[in-house]
Amino acid sequence: GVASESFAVEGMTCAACVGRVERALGKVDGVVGASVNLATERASVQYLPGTVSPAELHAAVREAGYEVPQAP
Ligand code: 9UX
Repeated sequence: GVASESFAVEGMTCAACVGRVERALGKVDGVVGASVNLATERASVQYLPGTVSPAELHAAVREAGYEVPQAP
């Protein structure tokens, strides 16, 4: 089935940042949906859990130039 992961994304300052993060997530194999909210600074991703892991989703956002803070 499809799993969902929601996590904080920091460093987005304009609306185009949202598109950049959504594109970066959407390119990852196993991602079936991604939406990013600039106001809440959160990404919500639907993915195939056998194909990609939350850590890989976070890494894709970081590689696109944004920050995913570590959970405390
Ligand atoms: Mo807007 Mo975001 O000019 O990396 S795209 S700040």
